[in-house]
Amino acid sequence: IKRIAEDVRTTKEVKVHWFPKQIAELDKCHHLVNKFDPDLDQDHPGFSDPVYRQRRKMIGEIAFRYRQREVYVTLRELYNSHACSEHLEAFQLLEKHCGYSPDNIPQLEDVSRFLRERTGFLVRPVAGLLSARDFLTSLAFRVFQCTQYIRHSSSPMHSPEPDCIHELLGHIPMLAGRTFAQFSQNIGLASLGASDEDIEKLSTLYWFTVEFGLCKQNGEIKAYGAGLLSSYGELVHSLSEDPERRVFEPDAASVEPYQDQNYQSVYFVSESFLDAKEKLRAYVAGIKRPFSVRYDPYTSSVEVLDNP
Ligand code: NLE
Ligand code: FE2
Repeated sequence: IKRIAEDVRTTKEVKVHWFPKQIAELDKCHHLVNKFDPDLDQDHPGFSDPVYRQRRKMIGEIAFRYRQREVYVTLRELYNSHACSEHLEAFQLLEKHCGYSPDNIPQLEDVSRFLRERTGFLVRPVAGLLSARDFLTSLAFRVFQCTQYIRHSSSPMHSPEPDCIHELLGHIPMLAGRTFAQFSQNIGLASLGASDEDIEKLSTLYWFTVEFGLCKQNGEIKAYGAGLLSSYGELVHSLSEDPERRVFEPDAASVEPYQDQNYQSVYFVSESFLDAKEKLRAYVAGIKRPFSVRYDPYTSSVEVLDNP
């Protein structure tokens, strides 16, 4: 027995067959033996019955498309150790009240109703990636624009563009938190009528906070950025040894170069959402605009006030 074991170790040709380590990976166990396939087997009693064969094919395709929601199950497990407490809390509520589950993609309408009760945020459908100015503008009204399509199944762990996984698992739970919701709206309000240059800085700030922010909680670093919470590849990467982590300072974060194709190499860590909100307020006060704005929640409108 010992000899065989050694042989296995030293012979390069011996390859161990891949096998799944997690239930979700059963999606990859989909290879069929065609021996009895009524389309191929002339002896099959149904071979000459086209209606039967058609029906069989349809039923077969449903089985083939069935996927354990690989992304959902993997992320949900990771959240326990990697997500901030606000996200964990809201996620539980979403599973309880909003149809979040491995086998269901919730409707935006239900999600919108849930958020309205918690923070007054509404979600609305959008066809794809919006311009930074338009996207930030809607935040000013506590409106979050959500894509509907889903990432390609060949790359479940990371998508360079937003998709419904990113919106539903990353953004929605965070927008259910009061301080974070206010923080998000404040970036939006600061963007109204801002110069192109300031829009660029604000969207970079947004990038390093709402999308890829980390925060301290009980002496540990956790993820609160939606781009992390919707990508199990990057969620693990962000808290690993690999990337650089810096203290969140809006002046620095707003001009830090970023790329949107792959994992970030730098992340900013906030002390807390309150702290991030305070720092953002100070930063925004330094942006020059000949007017200031105030949001009126009763009429869902923005008042423009001339600066004295
Ligand atoms: N990388 C994120 C994901 O895989 O869900 C999407 C980021 C969108 C800005
Ligand atoms: Fe996003």
